Amino acid sequence: MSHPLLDFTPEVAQAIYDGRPLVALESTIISHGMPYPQNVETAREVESLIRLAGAVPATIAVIGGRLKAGLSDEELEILGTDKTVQKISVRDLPFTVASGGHGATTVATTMRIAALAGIRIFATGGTGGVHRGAEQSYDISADLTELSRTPVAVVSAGVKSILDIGLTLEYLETQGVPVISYGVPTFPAFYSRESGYAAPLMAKDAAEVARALHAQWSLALPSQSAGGALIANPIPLEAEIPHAEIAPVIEQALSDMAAQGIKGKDTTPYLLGRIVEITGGRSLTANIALVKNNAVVAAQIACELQDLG
Ligand code: PSU
Ligand code: MN
Repeated sequence: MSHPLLDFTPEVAQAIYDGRPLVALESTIISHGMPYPQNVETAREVESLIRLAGAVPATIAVIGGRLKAGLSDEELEILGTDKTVQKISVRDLPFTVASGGHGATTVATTMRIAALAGIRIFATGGTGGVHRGAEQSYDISADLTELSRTPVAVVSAGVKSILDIGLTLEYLETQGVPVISYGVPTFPAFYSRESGYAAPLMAKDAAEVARALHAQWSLALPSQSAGGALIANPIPLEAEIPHAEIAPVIEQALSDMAAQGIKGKDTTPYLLGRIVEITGGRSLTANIALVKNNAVVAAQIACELQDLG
C-alpha cells in the first residue's frame, strides 16, 4: 500500500512487495517512555526479535513531516535524543505533517499510520486508557477511540495501574473492541501479571488470535471499519513486579504528579519516568522485558495471519 506522505525503508518496502508478515512498532515509547540510551537499544533489539520470529519490523514515526514506516539509525537516534521531538496523538498528526516537524507517535497515531501502510499487527509495551479520576478530568487516551475505528491489533502487556483498569475495560466494551488475553484467564497490568480483572476473552496461542482477527476483519460492513483489537500479553514471570510491590510506587508517583500540577499528555511520560526513579530502575528492566515479549508474540500472530490469507 502506498500513500503520498508515507516513506518505507527498503526492508519494509521489500516485505510489502513480497507479501511477508509485518509488525508495526510505536515511537513514543522511545522518545517519552524510556531514558536514553536504553530507549534506542531496546528499539533495535525489539526489531531483531521480530526478524528472528519470521516477521519484518516497521518502527513508525513522523520525521520532517513525512510518515515513516521503518527508521534509519539516524532517525532512531533523533527520536531517542532530540528533546524537541513531540509526543503526537492522532489529533496532532495533521499539524506535524503540515509544519514539517518531527513527531513520536503514540499507540493511536501508530495504528493510524500502520493502517495507511497496510500493516495489521502492532507491538508495544502498554496502551493508554481511562485515567484515574477521569470522571472529573475526562482524561481518556485516544488509544481507546482509535482501537474502535482502525483495523490494527495491538499487542500490549495490558494497561498500567496508573490508569483505572476497570473503567478502561468498560470503555473498550462500549466501543466494541475485542480484548483478548494471551494464554491466561486474567487481564494483565503491565508490570504485574494480574490486575484483579478477568480477561474478557482468552486465546491459547497465536493461531487462535489470528483466527479471531481474521473473523473480525471479514465482518466489516462496507461503510465502516471493523476496528482494532487489544491483545493482552502478560509480562514474563521472571521480570514481573508483583501488584503488592508496585501499587505503593504508583500511588507515590501519582501524588508527586498532583503536587507538580502535571496534566494531559504529560501525565503518562511523567509517571513512567517517576516510577523508574522510585524503583531504582527495576521498572525499566520490567518494561524492556515485556516489550520484547510482546514483539515476539506479535510476530507470531502476524505470521499466522499471513497463513490465513
Ligand atoms: N504506556 C507505556 N509506555 C508508553 C506509553 C503508554 O507503558 O510509552 C505511551 C504510548 O505511546 C501510549 C501513550 O499510546 O503513552 C498514551 O498516552 P496518553 O495517555 O496521553 O494517551
Ligand atoms: Mn490523556
